[in-house]
Amino acid sequence: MEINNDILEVCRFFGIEGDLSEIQIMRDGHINTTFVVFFVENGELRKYLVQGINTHVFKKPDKLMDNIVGVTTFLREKIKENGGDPDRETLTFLPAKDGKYFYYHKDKCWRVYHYIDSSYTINIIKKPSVFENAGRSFGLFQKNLSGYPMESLYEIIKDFHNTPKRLENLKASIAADVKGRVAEVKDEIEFSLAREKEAKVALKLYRDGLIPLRVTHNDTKLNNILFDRKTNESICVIDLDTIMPGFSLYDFGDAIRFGANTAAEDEKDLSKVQISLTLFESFTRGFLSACATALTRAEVKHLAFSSMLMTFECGVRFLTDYLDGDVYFKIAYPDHNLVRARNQFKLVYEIEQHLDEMNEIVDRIYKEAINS
Ligand code: GN1
Ligand code: MG
Repeated sequence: MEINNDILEVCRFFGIEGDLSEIQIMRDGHINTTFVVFFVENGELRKYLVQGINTHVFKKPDKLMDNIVGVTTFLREKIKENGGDPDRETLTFLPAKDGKYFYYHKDKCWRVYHYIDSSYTINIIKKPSVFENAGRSFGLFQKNLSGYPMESLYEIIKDFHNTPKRLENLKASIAADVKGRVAEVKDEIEFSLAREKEAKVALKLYRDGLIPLRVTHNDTKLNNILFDRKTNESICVIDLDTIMPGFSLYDFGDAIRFGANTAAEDEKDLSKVQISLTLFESFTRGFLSACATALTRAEVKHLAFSSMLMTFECGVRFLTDYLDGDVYFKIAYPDHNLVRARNQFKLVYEIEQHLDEMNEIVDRIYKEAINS
């Protein structure tokens, strides 16, 4: 197949020798296209991740890779200082023959990194302890990067988590109605526009000097963590494309959005979409065990709220993409983005119903964390 030849040529340009033995496609992820590629070199099996970068989303691969290589190089040192294994606990990208960390081949942009062996990703949590583990990893990720020079990071996607801006984009898509889909989603539009005030909360806290900018991951889906096959502990935070200055609320809220949903992000049966308070508590415990002392009072106070905010924002993005004709997120069937939007809005509703309980949980766990 032509794609296999392309992948092989890309690998050669990244200096990979040996005989190609297998190529598998990975299906997680709505943006990039990822392959696991196996080579046999001197009798040994070597695995690489070969990834087609979505340049419609990431328009400046050079800046993207500057951010990622800068951050992973910094993390390697931190991991070594803490006695960890940098080859397993962060990603290692390969430079191509021209010294760059990306390579254009037939108009497609590629990058290659080492596959971390004996690891797996999770999409739906069965055991709360797994989510506590994930919380600790994202908390530690933020903590480890607290000394990283934030000003050196390029803003890869402008206004990525600017929720009011996301609502403005939705309004523009409603006005344009390029696919004639507006009439069909009146309820979802009404739901979105009714939450304009909430959408502004995080930015207002920042403008009022109550929450700081930090180096954040910005896409803290559970499946962006690798778990170790032997120990079942989380080992490595992956998908580093959206590392940018942001608010800790983004990383906390987005992780809850995905991981504490009792159903998949695209479950159609909305009665299955609930917020699991048990999972919320587990993640909160893990996250705060790693970074409670570094957070401001206003950050802690808005952690539960951030789950609603990030879920709402994601729903607005799915809805906008549906109206635009599915030009941003990969879809598997025609109304996939609408299904996702409805799912997210159901979760927003559920979080709103349980916000008081969620705030109490944060309060309790926070007190435990700072007193321990
Ligand atoms: C995308 O790449 P992936 O699937 O981890 C998206 C996130 C959304 C998420 C929704 C760069 O993440 O912002 O929250 O889908 N990434 C980008 O599942 O837009
Ligand atoms: Mg991902």
